Amino acid sequence: MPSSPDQIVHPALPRAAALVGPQSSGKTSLLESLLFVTGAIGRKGLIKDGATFGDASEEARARQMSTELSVAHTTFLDEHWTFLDCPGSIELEQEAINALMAVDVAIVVCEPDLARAVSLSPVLRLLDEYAIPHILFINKMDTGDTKTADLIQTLQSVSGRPLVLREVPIRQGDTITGYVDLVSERAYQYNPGKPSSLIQIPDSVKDREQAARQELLESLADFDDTLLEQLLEDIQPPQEDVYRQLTKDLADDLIVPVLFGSAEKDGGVRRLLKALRHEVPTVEATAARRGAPDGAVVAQVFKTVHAPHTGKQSFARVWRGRITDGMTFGDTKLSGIFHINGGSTSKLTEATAGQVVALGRMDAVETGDVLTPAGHSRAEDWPEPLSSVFSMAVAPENRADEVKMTGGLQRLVEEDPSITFRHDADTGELQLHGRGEIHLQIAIDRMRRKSNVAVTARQAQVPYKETIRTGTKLHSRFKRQTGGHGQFADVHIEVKALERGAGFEFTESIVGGAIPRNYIPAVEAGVRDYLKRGPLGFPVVDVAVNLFDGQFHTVDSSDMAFRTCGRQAMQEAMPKCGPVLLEPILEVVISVPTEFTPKVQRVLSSRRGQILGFDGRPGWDGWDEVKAYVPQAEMHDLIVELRSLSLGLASYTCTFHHLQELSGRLADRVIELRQETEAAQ
Ligand SMILES: Nc1nc2c(ncn2[C@@H]2O[C@H](COP(=O)(O)OP(=O)(O)OP(=O)(O)O)[C@@H](O)[C@H]2O)c(=O)[nH]1
Ligand SMILES: [Mg+2]
Repeated sequence: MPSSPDQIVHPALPRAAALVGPQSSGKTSLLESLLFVTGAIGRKGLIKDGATFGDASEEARARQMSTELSVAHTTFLDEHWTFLDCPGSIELEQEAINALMAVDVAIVVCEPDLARAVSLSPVLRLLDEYAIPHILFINKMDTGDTKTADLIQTLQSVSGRPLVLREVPIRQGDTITGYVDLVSERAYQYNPGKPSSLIQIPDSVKDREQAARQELLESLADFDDTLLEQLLEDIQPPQEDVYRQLTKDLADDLIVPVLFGSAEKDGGVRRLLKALRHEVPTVEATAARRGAPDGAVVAQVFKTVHAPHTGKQSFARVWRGRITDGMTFGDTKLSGIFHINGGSTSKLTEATAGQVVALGRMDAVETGDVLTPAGHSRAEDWPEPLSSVFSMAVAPENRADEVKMTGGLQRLVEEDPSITFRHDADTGELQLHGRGEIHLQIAIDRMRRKSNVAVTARQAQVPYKETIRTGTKLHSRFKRQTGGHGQFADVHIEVKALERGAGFEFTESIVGGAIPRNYIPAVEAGVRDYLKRGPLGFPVVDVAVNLFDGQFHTVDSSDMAFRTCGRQAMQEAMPKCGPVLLEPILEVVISVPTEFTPKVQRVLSSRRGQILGFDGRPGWDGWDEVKAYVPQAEMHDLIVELRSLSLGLASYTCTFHHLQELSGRLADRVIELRQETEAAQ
């Protein structure tokens, strides 16, 4: 096991790296290898055996995929490293986005697969948007035989920054047996389970090595005039200058160094560690890049976890200074500093600059907050939560668990800002919104484990409404004689259809005191009671009701009687007014790589969508934004279809736009279903 960071004397402050990249590219396996070759773990576990250091949670083990961030620590040549292994699933993107805000470098892990290169584009764009230094690690080089040059060319097409190959592979047949470092121009041969050994550069790679080295130097020369002059004059630049330039350009997110290897066979992993050691910016530099405020002690929370026994934990990176247990941030007192390492937690007494720790019971603190002794507040440039693209209606399996479920949901939302929940007044459902079905299923499993509450989930209902096409005048009398004094009310109303979006309007034009003024609000209340469920079974909108005449009785009339009469009048009037179903239409904006735009348009048409047009996505070369009106009833699994046609890349935002009449077979079916569910209740 790695020793506690308390006991390690660091020549340099601890640094942190995030492992990000498409699903299944081998991030958790790479973490395993990084820990193994640095001696933090004695033997390696495999994903398929559920035995890796990362992915310790039940949800991850059960699915053989990362479902949340894993934190792990190790030391390499006496320097402390924290690795944040992020889930690659596009549905769990929020977790990776937040983790990236806390690290000095991102290691983007990808596969040597030309067809999947495009799946890197969301994370690469995010890294460039926030100018986060990143290295590309092409993993699984033990599989396939794609040429490095072809790979780089394809990967370059999705990277906004120039890719700079740092090494070229030495191959024997399909197998990679070593590499040549393009800066030192030294060749190494892989030795399974051991560090690589230095060899002569084989003749077979000399030409490739020279060409690749020239490209590397040319890329660097774009950002340095001295280097450019040397190149033009055919002078070999000193090695230190090349290293210095590489380090500077990486720190400024001007270039993306590319390394390769095999996490499963530990190939290229020591090489990666060396690059990290020499080229990754310090925590001081990262704190400056992230705009950490001045002050002796500054930290930032990038993840919140509710642990069943220890309570709320705020995972934080210490940007500056020393945090000690019991200290206060404004009026929030810290209670416990924890060293999180895979699935285990131990206590610390303090945490210093560079470290990643969990801070205990900071109840008022949220993910994204910057902590200083003066207080805490959300960093201005903290990423907005991703919008929801998938919804489910949830209910506790056991009715008595209603309150427990609400508590569990609140904790879920705090842990994962891309989850929201709300009570839908129209359908009466509690709806959980997130980034996809797997995302919500993982959230529900997590809630069962942590909050001990089982919930069932089903497709959320569409909040249909209804209105009328014509109007009518109607007279209604409510009269009851039961024992003592009776009940009496009499109203004349006129019902009219209003234009779409007008809502509900109640007016009165009573003359001569036909109904005393004090009863009129009761009539309106009765009318409004009725509007909750119209003749088709849905809330009524876009209707005007005018009360224009009536009668009363000095003894038997009451608010109650007029309210009942108002409702009754509507009940009689509405079926005569040509009721019609209204379905909600959303304005949807879909972002997708241009090559998939025609397919997206076809999907929208097949879902009764009305395409409004498409245009280039601002700031996203090679992407389109397709705008359309889509019935909410067609939205439930839209994201599933969009992702399946776009290698998982399409996403959308949507907002309610208008209500639209729905008639014919589709409407009949909706009304029928409504009647069936009402009968079953
Ligand atoms: N052949 C080969 N397979 C690998 C390598 N690295 C990982 N794998 C396999 O790829 C699969 C996915 O590996 P993971 O480490 O879980 O990938 P990941 O990127 O962490 O996946 P998510 O976190 O779910 O996105 C597993 O079956 C691994 O055994 C490698 O270097 N070579
Ligand atoms: Mg993983």
